[in-house]
Amino acid sequence: MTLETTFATFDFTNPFMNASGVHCMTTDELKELEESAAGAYITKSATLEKRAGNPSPRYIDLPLGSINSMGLPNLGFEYYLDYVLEKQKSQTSPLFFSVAGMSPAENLQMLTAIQESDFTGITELNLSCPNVPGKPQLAYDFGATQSLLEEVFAFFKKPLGVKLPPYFDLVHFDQMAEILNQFPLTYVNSVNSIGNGLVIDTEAEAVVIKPKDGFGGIGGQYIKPTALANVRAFYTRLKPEIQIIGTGGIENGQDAFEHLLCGASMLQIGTALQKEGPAIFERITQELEAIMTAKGYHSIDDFRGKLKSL
Ligand code: RRO
Repeated sequence: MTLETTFATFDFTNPFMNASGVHCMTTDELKELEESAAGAYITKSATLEKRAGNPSPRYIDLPLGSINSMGLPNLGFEYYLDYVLEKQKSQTSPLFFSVAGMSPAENLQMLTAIQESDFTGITELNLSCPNVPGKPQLAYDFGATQSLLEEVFAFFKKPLGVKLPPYFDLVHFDQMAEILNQFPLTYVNSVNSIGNGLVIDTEAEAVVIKPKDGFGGIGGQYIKPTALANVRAFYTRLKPEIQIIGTGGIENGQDAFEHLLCGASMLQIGTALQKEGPAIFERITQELEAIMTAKGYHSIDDFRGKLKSL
């Protein structure tokens, strides 16, 4: 029995990692992920300059998930670049470095710096932050996404993935897949939170988070069916060189198994990691192994992507 996962040109002991944004803003938090049973981990999406983010309360746990409008709080691009460059000296498995520029130009500037640096890991370009007032989720603008990727791949030669928002229409899956298939992407990560949900405290007759009059990204169990649909839709539409990271509603071994069945290669955990802390990685690897044992599978490749139709 092994959970070993080949991703890009790298081997990981298991497919689990944090979703960017959760438990990864500071080097102390990143260290806890490094010491956990996670197969890999990723840094908080960086902007060029340090940002405080939106006013609190800006994250609330809910019975079936979470709502957040963090607003991209982060310690700035240099902080995370310094961290990954130092870490990679002593670490054999590669690091994931997330960037989320406030504009296409800022994305290009950070990716240029990564290209010119000694960074040997994997870069994730976040095209789907729902929470910066006045800034749309870039990957809902198909033309802007195409143009940005053209500019990026004119110079960027290191492993690169994109973090996408959820889509809800089969035509949108077709259109986005057609764009993504034009580029030498390493992976697609589906999905970011479902943007701009609204959660209400009935007794107080009020919203539960302060930014944007209570509108925020929804995560956790609420979004698993949407996440699975996005993983499956891209797995069945993208060229095989583009792998999938499945994110959305993973909190136990069964959720992980379902994402893998849809075709995911790596699995990211956001809300459930926020609730349970890094110990979740030990529990969930054991739960996935138990399911595989019961089904007689020896490795993830025995069932990855093999979801049956009726
Ligand atoms: O920081 C955030 O508000 C945030 C980001 Br950048 C993101 O990509 N997804 C999310 O749910 N929150």
